Amino acid sequence: NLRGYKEVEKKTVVIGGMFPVHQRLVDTDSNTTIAPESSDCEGFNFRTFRWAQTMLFALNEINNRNDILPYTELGYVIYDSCFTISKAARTKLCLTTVAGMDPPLSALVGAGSSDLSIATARILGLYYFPQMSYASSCSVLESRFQYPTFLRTIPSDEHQSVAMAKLVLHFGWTWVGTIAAEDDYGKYGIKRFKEVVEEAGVCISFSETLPKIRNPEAIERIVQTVLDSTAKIIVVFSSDVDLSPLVGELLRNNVTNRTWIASEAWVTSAAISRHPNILPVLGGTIGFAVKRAEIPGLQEHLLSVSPYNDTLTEEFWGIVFNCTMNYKQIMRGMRRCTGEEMLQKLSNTFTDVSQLRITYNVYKAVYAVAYALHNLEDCKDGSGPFENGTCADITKFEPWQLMYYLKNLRFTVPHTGEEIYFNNGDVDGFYEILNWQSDSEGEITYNHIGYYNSTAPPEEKLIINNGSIIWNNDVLEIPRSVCSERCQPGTRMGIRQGEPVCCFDCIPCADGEISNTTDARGCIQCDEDYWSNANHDECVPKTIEFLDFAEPLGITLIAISAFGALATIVVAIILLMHLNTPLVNANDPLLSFSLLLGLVITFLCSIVFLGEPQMWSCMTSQVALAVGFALILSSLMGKSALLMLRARAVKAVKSAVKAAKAAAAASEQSPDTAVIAPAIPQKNDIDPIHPRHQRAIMIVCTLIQAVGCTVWLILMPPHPVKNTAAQNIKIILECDPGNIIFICSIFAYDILLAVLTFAFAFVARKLEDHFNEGKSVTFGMLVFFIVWISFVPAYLSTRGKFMVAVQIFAILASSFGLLACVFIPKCYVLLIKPERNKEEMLIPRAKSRDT
Ligand code: TCR
Repeated sequence: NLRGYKEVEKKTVVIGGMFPVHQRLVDTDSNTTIAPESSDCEGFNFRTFRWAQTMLFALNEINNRNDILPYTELGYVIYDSCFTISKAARTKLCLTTVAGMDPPLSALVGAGSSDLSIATARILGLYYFPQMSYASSCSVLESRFQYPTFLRTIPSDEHQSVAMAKLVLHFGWTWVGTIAAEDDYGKYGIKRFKEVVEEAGVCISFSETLPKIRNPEAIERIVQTVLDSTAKIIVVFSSDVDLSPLVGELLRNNVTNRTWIASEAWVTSAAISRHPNILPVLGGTIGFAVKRAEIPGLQEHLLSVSPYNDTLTEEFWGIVFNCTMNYKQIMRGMRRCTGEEMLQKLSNTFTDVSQLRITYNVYKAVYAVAYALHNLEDCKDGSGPFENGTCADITKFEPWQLMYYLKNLRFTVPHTGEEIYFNNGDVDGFYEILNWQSDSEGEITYNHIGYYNSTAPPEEKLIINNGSIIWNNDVLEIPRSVCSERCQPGTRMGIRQGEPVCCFDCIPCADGEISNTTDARGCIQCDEDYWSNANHDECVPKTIEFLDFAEPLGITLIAISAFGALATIVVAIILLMHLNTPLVNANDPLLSFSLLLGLVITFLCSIVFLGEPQMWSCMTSQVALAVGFALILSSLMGKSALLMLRARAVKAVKSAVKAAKAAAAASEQSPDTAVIAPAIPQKNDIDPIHPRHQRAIMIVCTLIQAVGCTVWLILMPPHPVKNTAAQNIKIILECDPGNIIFICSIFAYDILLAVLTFAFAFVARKLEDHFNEGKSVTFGMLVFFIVWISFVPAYLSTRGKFMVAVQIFAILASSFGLLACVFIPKCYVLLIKPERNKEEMLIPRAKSRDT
């Protein structure tokens, strides 16, 4: 411990200082056969030694000034914490015992790292003894409840963690790795960073902890994790001392193409940035640094340290000039220091005053204590702050009295003009943002690229000049660090089980669903009349579908039905021309014409099925079809009813003739027996119904259908509808039957007619007339049934406009079938074999008997 206070007539107040001048404790044998001793420290740190010297410099400056503490001399006691809690705590125990010494120890400037400060602040808090730290930035030290007398000139890491998070978000990185030192600084800093960043949707790829004591395996493991991870951004919250081994290992493994985010403790550390060949590994690093200042006169002070000042300067001298003043070591052959060596000729971290940041904090801390003491001394009795306006006595004040002045302190730092005050023990969060770039000699320089100001309004807190950054990659662009690339429109993010939310798969949207943003969480269902396009990034209107007149299929169908109608009319004309021939008159000709009329109706109504469905077309198409068929079938039924009856009559006549013949034969054999020959049927007998009746059948049956249809049209008319459900990408315009029961019963009626007609015709199929009408009607009806039975599966298995086409085909096919079967034989006889067109003899044998 260094002491420096002159015994002068001025009153003396002593300030304690605690600096981690050495980096670690010497490893001692744990084999405790002798009483364990306080171990020695090793690893002399030039940077922290500069801090300690700065304290001396500041004290000197104050003692030489007449405006601060004119009647009091400041003395100091400096302790080396060796970066170790145990050492710091031990020192603190000493401190408390010396607290009562004379001259009194007024306050402690220190300690360095947070875990040391936490340990000391707890003890000092018990005595209400003021502690002013220059580097302990951990956020837990904010608590005045736990650390009532702790103050600091470095901003709390709360600000730094948030600033780092903002930086990561600023560049859109969503996949970062973190490395923290195994102390309160690292752990709490990274914890807060993670909290902020994760809340904003960033994911942490890995979180590693740097060991405090030498552990090469752990370091290798961390390097492996860094190499394995796809995260290109790595946030390191650690002091340079703890980070150094990792940097060595990174260099050995040549880990490049990463961007490192530095915390305040290593961003300007020569121990890191002066590693040889560091540029490919750590070039482009971005970090946060506290305010920098020029302190005039400090460099001269540093250069003027002499090896004979104290033990620390002696050790320093030996290390710098590689010599010794220790008698024993000289005996062992080490070079002896002359004391005349020139510090000025060297340039090392100790004499480098370009990055006075923590150093400046030390300077401010010393001044803060000095100003508080000054105010205490300056107190006028009667107007003092304490009980009854009393003042504290500078020669024997209580720690809490100085604490009072420190808390209410407000002063301007000499040379820099910065105004300092403590807001509940803390200062405002202000950081410069630095970027590691290389100068012409390939050395790292810290370039100022922006700043973070916690007191600014939210959007102005982080100011970064993107253009001035030089990144550590070949492309010199903002590096990307994402676990999964963004999901393009048309896809959505699909979570991967057990992985962070930033790692996802892009799943294409289903048909009918779209996503029109990148990174969509889900796909949106298109509206009813819309459907997804091929890329699934837009809803497009569904195509409207109906069977149009103009398309080839429509034209073909129109042509066929027109042909059918025409053919029917031609047949009608042929019949008209031969109206009075036996063939035409064999059955009621009027029924033939009504049948032809029905066929014309069905042929033409198929045209109405085409085109965009309208109210009128929906109503007419189905009704015309139903009535047309009713007309056709009831005409045929009228015809076949006659044929059936005629057939039965003929059968009866034949058996009568047979019986007569048998009777005649019998009478010839036995002429004595009187045989009464059965009566032979006459013309009237074989035409048992009058055409009047046939027409009545036709008209009534058709009328029933017509009435049914009218009721349907009035009650629940068919109407056009948009069918969006049947097919995804199309809206099918079709006719809704209005009521399914109506349409079913109407066509069921047609089926009933068809079945009856078929049954009648079937009975008459063997009627041996010239014209074979029974046969041809039977055959026509068979065609009719076959067409409509095969229609059902065909209809059910088609979609959209082709359903209409199938329906029209069935109508046309059945109509053609009937037309052909019923009328081609007739036309054949009328046009080609007119000689057959003569009154036919239904019962020729009966006739021959007459002659
Ligand atoms: N706060 C750290 C220690 C520390 C440090 C440094 C150590 C800071 N800056 C620079 C060495 C060099 C910031 C702590 O532990 O709170």
